[in-house]
Amino acid sequence: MWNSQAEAISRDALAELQLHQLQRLLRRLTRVPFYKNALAEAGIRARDITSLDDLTHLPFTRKTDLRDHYPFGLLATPLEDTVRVHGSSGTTGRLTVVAYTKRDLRTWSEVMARTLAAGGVTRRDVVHVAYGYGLFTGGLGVHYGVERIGATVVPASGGNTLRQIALIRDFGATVLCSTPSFALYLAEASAEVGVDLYALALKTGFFGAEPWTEAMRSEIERKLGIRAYDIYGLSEVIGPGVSYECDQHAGLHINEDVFLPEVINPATGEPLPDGVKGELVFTTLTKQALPLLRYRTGDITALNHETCKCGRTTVRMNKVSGRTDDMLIIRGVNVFPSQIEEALLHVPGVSPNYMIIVDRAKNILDTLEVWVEVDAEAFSDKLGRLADLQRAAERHLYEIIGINAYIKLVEPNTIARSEGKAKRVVDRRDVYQIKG
Ligand code: DLL
Repeated sequence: MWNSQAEAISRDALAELQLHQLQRLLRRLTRVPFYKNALAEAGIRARDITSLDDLTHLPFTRKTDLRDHYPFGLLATPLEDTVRVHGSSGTTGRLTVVAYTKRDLRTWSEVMARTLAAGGVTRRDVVHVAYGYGLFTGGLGVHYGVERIGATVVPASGGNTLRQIALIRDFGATVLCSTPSFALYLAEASAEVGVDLYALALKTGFFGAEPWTEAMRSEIERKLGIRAYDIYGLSEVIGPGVSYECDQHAGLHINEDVFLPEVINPATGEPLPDGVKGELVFTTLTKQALPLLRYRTGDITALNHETCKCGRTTVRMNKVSGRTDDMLIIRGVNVFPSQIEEALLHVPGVSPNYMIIVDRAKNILDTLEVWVEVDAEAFSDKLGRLADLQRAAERHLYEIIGINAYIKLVEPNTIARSEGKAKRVVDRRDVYQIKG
């Protein structure tokens, strides 16, 4: 265990610590006008919070609140005290911006170190990080956790699979960190170029940023000859390192001394007991730059407070089994259908009638196809114009969502109209078919 004081703390001591931190957080939040108003509206002052049960009286924070205060409106520290920003997609073109102070970055490295150590990483390991580096939190988040442990980090970032295979082989990587679908893609590409992954030094992998099933875990373990651990997180809360699997592979331990979890009924907001699935909600207990109160993640899971065989006392969450909203995760990138719609609306000649088809070729590589109707005039025009339109739409979509899509232009009135709410998305992958 990286930090047994935090990971195996007694439940009583943990509750005491969490209450103390929650009271401090509420005092800090009054510096943020948004929270000052929300707390005043709810009629709550920091001194009214005398037990953790009082948490349920506090207001929720939603992704739209971050978007509405773009970019820095929810910061609780002056910009000069923040040393890093990251971002992820919001429901429309706008980024969800998150920020960190020096201490926030230390907290992040600490929780990532716990995550990696739970899968056996030590300073003797060589860790190949194939999560994207950049605004996405995956690359840099994992990176600093590796350095904190003192292992050797290879900041490969995403893309260029053949080069990645060569680096893993030449540098003797023992640990792979990537999305689960990239791991399978890597296995396939290695086979094609005749690299035997079993002959390499790889022994462990940490996979997350998108949902994956137990079936995918078995496939990754078999094809790469490694043990595969699930890691979970979201930018708003910190990035990767919010929760992690231990050797038991029996749920993900939440770093509860810094992230206070709840599972609620998404329709009523009522808290749900252990074992009942609902929406996961986090309160960040110690974050300085962007503290969040009862943040609604949109992820569906259930909690389990039973003590784990590994000796950690922290609560576990089941593998994420769905979303409460329509967010798609395509090749590790969060995409909202509303972003696709917005992109299409800016291409003259295409209509707002569209259908999004997400698939997973060979169970590995996500594909995104968008069928969209063009207006009659464009369709009757020369073929060359259609090809131009298709390219323009693909380019525009790439600029907004950051991944390549195939756009298929269809004649007016070919996409089925629904009587109720339009069904715009067909997701053929089985990523959320998780038992329990
Ligand atoms: O995906 C952070 C991360 C990076 C986690 C690397 C793990 C590894 P966002 O881009 O903000 O942050 O996306 C967060 O991705 O709300 C979930 O819906 C989904 N997600 C992340 N990890 C998992 C996982 C990063 N292990 C959103 N299983 C979250 C299922 C996951 N879904």
